[in-house]
Amino acid sequence: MSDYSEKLKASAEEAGRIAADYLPENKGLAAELMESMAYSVNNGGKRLRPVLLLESFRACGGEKELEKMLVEPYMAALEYIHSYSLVHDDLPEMDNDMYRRGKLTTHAKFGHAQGVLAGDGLLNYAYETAGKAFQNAMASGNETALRRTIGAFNVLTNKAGAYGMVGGQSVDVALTGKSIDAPTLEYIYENKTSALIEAALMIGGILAGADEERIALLEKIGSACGRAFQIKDDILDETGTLEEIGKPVHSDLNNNKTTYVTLFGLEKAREDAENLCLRAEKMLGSFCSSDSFLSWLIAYMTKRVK
Ligand code: GRG
Repeated sequence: MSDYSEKLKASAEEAGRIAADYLPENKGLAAELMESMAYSVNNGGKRLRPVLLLESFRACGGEKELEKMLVEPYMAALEYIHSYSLVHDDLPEMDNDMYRRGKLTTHAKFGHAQGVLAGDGLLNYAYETAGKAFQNAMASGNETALRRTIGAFNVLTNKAGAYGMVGGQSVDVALTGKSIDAPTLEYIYENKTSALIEAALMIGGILAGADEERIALLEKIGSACGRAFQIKDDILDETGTLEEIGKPVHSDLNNNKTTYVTLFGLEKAREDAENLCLRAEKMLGSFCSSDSFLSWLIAYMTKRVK
């Protein structure tokens, strides 16, 4: 398989630029809020979700002229939702982490209240940004583009909310310190982690005009990939160092959390992550070359080292 590391670097930088460009201007009485939102977005994430969204759009044959009109606002919106979730997850009321990506977390830098508000601001601004795709489609008079945007918006709101990421996080928080069985852990991972990865792939497909069968397949690929990604996160929490992963290690242990590693042990965790990755690659292979950037990206995400 080709090595797409350089392409990922360039794509992630471009996705970071897009996310930065759509941010609100840092001025006015609420300038500190804007600054804390920008700090949360512009501090070096891997940008995997917006890159996945764009590559799914391309793999599904999306038209080039729709990239700026529809795809870019959704890339920014998804990265804002991801960023807000990390900001809130780091708060003292949740994981109480002071470092992320090797830098102070948002609440550690701006104070707890401003940390809550930076997350709130980003969540709401994500939907304002996705709304720009509606405005662009309306202004162009392209009804197909408008229909696709509505479908994408439904997926974004659903996967980010109570039936997706927030639901998963809520069960995770409620059961912290309690013993969790395998199906419950599966529910948490499916929603807390996979939901946004599913959203990335599905929104890319919907904006490209893919049919329902393809969208359902993209959801399954996102589910397998997301679960492998989360198991890898558990492994890194156990075996990594602060320098390697940019955040404190043993956070799960210190927060008394059941993880895939505590439930099944390191060896099985590694084996299951690998199998989920293979399953995702196989499903993707039904419509996408095994030597494509998207296939490489899915494999990279599930074998990540940070
Ligand atoms: C607070 C509603 C709410 C949700 C939080 C995302 C999340 C749910 C919690 C963060 C903790 C965690 C382990 C989440 C699992 C997903 C994950 C590994 C997120 C980190 O994603 P990366 O590695 O982050 O893509 P970067 O830093 O690259 O942007």
